[in-house]
Amino acid sequence: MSNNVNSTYNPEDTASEYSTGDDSALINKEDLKEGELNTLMAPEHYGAKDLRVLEGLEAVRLRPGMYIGSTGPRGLHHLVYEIVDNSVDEALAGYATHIEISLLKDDAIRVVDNGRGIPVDIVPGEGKSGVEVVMTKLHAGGKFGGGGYSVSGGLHGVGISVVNALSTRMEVCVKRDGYEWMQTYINQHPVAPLARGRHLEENESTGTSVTFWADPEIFETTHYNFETLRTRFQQTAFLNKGLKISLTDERIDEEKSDESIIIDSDNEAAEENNRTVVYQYENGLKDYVKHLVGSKKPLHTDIINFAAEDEKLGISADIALQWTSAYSETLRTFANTITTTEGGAHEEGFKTAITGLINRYAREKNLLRDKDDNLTGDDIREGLVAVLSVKLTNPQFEGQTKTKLGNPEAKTFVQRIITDRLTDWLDSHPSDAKIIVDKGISAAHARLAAKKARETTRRKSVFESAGMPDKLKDCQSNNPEECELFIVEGDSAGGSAIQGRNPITQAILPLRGKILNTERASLDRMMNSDTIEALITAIGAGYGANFDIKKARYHKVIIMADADVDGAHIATLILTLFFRYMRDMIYKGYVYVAMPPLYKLKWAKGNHDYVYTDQARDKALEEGEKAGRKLVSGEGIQRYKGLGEMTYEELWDTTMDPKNRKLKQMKLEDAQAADETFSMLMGDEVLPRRQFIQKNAPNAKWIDA
Ligand code: 0RA
Repeated sequence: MSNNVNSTYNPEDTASEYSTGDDSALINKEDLKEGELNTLMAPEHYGAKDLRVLEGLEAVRLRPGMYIGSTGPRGLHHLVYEIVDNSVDEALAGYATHIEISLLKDDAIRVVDNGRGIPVDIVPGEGKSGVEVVMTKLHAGGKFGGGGYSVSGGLHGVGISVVNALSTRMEVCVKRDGYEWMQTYINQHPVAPLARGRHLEENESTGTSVTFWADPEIFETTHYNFETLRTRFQQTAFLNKGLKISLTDERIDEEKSDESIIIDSDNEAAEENNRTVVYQYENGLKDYVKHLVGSKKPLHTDIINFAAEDEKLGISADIALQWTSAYSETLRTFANTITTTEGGAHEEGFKTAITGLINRYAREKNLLRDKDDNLTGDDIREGLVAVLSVKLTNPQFEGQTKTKLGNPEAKTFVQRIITDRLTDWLDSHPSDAKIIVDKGISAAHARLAAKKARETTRRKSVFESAGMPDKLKDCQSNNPEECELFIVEGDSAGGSAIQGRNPITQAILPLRGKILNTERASLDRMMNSDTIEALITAIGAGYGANFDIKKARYHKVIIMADADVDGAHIATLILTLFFRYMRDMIYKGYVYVAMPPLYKLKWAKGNHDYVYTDQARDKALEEGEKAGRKLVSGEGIQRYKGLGEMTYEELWDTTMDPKNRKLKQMKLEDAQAADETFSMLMGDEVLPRRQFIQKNAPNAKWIDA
């Protein structure tokens, strides 16, 4: 901090608030920038009060999982969401219009918004600035903002202090009350009181900038995945109409930096560049539905969209939907912009309303006769793409993963809105309405025909063996809990996998690598392909509404594909298939992606090493060198271009042996992202597809995190 900076602190109030003392052990003085040390050492800044507050943060460090879920990549990314959610709250409150997120060198993250700024004056009873309270007190985040809807009050609302607790350094800069204010934290401790800096310019906006360095001693990795953040913030932009969110990756090498042209755009096409993306959707959920529809064929031109609010109840709902000719249903629901993957009251209200009103309409118009059964909800929602976003002052999150909305008023509210508004829409669009009802009727016919077919096959299978596909090399065990199905791309890798496997528990299903490139068809059409039929038969639990997880023959299904474009295509296809037709496999955590090594390091003496990333290669080489080891001359570092290059022993050792292999369990978000990527790959837009291919050509980063 420079000398001409005025502190908000009256030294009398704060004597003994900041300092080192015993506590100084927590601050590594080498981490201090020039000028910081002086203030830190000042004896008047020390106190028991400070320590008491920081005990709260110490609790977070002892059990990070309780606050952010995990210390893996997911937990790491949570830190970013935590800060951004606070900025989104400023947008929801009607102040911030722009949020900029940057991934800086050294794995730091900076989040800048143009909201009101965190309060800088002294909080009564705390004797500290608002900034310092927010940074050091658990749950202080939006708590003194008051009123309205908020994101940070929900699932992720642990507060910025949790990010401070899990960082080695944090820098806050606030523009508010006519000045710029800043404060730095090292290992949770402020190095000085909040300092007042320069005057703001005449028209300079207020706002907050937060930069943090996640603690590598807490997190398994401090490397952020651009794609993970990109998907998340695109969704945030869809859900907050008009809000502009930009994400920049500044971690790139110097020589590459001139590639990163910034493309700024407020529509969906072409805004994406390798390193900066900007999202802003003037039509909010309508744009989201358009994005989810992707290459599916809409059955009607308009995306239906309505919003309503009941201020007395403290609830609002925004809904967009469109029917397509697809056979699957895409429904995304949110409460206070938090994704509700387990559904809940708002989703029930939505489904109940649609089922009721479409049946009623169909009977009124004689599209369904008296003798016909009602259409089921699944019949009616076949091909439907919908996004439902509710906001409540007091959201109750329930369920195993706290992603199920509990508030009963959300059901009645959503049900009423849909019933009223969609009935009006059907009445004013009679020909579209007929098409929608007809789609439901043909879904019902297909359902009844499939049921009949199943009954016939079931009778047959009493006499015949359960016909497994020819290509499947099944395992001997009949206990699904220990059985694993490897879905292997390419015949040569398939051959090695069959030779290398443990035949008791491991089954192999080889797939042709080129499915997607050759037939750019919708997944629904591909359901008729032999390959996909073989996979569904092998798993043995049916699909769609008839999927029965209890019948699954394997409790691990492992996608084993090359780290290149074809491999990425295959993995995307298979994950999308599970997402749309066997979603319980994902919920149960039965679906995995194998992570084959990238390199084999052949040492002249001793065992060779397999490494899975470039960083790990460098580290292993460094350690080997330190230990005086030498690589065999010539081909000491072997790079695997594909699974097919491995001998069956190598494949077993590195990718199949449960003792050594690395598997990545697929979560619902991964499958959801695959579904979107799949739609994009099948879509008509060339640019995003080319970008996907470029991005995935050198490696399989997209699978990570
Ligand atoms: C506490 C109170 C108020 C705003 C904030 C915190 C706030 C926090 C963050 C975090 C990132 N950006 C932020 N912007 C604001 C309300 C301020 C007021 O009433 O003026």
